[in-house]
Amino acid sequence: MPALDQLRLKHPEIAADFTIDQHWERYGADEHGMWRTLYERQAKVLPGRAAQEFLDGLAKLDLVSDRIPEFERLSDGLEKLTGWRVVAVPSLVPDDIFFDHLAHRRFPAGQFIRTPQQIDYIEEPDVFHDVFGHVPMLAHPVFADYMQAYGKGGQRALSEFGALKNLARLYWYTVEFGLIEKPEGLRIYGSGIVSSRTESIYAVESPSPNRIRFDLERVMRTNYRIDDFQESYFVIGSFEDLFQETYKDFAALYTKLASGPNYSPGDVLAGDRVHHRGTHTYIGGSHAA
Ligand code: HBI
Ligand code: FE
Repeated sequence: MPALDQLRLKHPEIAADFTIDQHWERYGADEHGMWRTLYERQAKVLPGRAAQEFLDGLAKLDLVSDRIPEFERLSDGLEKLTGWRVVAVPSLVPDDIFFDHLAHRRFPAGQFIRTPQQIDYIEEPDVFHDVFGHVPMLAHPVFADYMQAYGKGGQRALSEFGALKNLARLYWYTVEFGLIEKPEGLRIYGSGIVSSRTESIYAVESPSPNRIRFDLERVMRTNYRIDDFQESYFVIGSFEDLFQETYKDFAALYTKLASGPNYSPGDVLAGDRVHHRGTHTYIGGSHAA
């Protein structure tokens, strides 16, 4: 992640909290066109796969395919619903800055949009991942509170050795790659999935990955991979359940997690409640630290 003075070369107005001006007027037709291409692809795959809460958020916020959203207007609508605003940042920001924004109900969104060469894979979050992927769920009152609690929890975890790694896994397996069980079947709410066409199909339809009931300690002991489709997804019962299970002081849990096993992304354990056992799992698994 580049340092602040390095980013200042490209974004002279960057603030100490890493926010920049969105400069919406500077997006070109090709950039709005990329948003449209990505939006239209997702509009085809998400019905029947994404959680209704996500689809409702998209509709309530009036996110449309035509153009990259203007953060100020988007934020005015979002703030009325749940008190959150969206602020522009160059891309990834340091952990402490990220947590401070979330703790204050500000979602930092990458200002740039991917190029045609990056259409299916980018290393850093762009405006499509951050706004299309994350912001609809922030229109949901319970999820909105969960995200703020994560930010506050992150601020505390920074001072505790090892805790950040455990907490980042929770974020990864819920906010980024979470599934939810609905009467009609498993549905996606994780932003890393809803912003990817191929993973939107893979996450709910492929026989390959494990789909395992969410358990806080289990998730916090599980490593994740950032360079490929997930080998395991964790399934919540409802956003209320997720919030209840995580809205507590993690101090005792972090102490417990400091010893005992860490699991590999593909492991299936004897105690897991398995919705679906992936075809790519090795029985027993490896217990890498
Ligand atoms: N910055 N912009 C941005 N977006 C993220 O999702 C993000 C970040 N910085 C740190 C971070 N995520 C994670 O390392 C924490 O959730 C642990
Ligand atoms: Fe993300």
